[in-house]
Amino acid sequence: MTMSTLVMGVVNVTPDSFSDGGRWFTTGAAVAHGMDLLEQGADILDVGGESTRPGAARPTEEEELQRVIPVIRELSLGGARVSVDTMRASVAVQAVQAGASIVNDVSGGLADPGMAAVVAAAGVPFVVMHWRGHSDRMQDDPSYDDVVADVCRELSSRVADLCAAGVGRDQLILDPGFGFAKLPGHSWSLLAHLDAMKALGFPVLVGTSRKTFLGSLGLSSGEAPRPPAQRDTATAATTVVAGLAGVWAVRVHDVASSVDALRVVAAVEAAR
Ligand code: PMM
Repeated sequence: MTMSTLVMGVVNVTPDSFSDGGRWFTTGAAVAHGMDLLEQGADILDVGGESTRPGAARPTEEEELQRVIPVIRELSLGGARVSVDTMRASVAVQAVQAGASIVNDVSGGLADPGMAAVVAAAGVPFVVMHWRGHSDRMQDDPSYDDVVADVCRELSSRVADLCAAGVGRDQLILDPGFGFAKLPGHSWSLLAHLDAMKALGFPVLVGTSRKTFLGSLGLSSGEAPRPPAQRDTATAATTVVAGLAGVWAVRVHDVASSVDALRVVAAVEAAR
């Protein structure tokens, strides 16, 4: 029997995320939003304090800690399974102490040389996303010979380095990094070939939610993409694609529509 795909709900405690910037930027608002997402059926809450919007400036470590740690503590105490979305080893350490049981690093451990040791010591699952640099320059080099093969190869090399640094293979979850150093065509290729990433032998996380490649569908060239809040239906459609491919989880802002989309996938699978 195949395991059903989990839904990871996004809790951004940031003033400037591209998708929901500023809406949950106090501890109380972020916790209430997380509880809402649980009610809508989220299996995991992904709490982040750094916007990865293209061009975004980084918060200081102190700012990031102040944003995420109280939220993680409260949501964990409330019974949620929490992941921390961070590129900083120091934030990961304190997040795990506060109750996070997954570390989600969009740089796959590349941004902070201390991350691998922290994750190895904590023994928690580690999301390794495909990444080619910080947000201020991530769209500088979106060039690939064959995006699916190149992303799989670059992630495999991260796996080798992380395992050499003491992280267990069974801790690793891979993520193609939709929109990160990717043009829309790259994201579509990766979505169409999730089987290639799954063939690497690790659980796969898909984070397409509200990304620009979904906002440009059906528009002629030159037209501005639809705003992030109008990309949830397309996001739920990508959840169907990801669910049919048997990925471990989807990371989404609008939890209810993806929970429903995965019910459709489960009903189709059951009827086969
Ligand atoms: N995307 C964002 C942030 N964190 N984490 C993973 N693992 N995968 C992603 O695709 C991903 C992520 C950017 O989106 P947001 O600003 O809406 O959170």
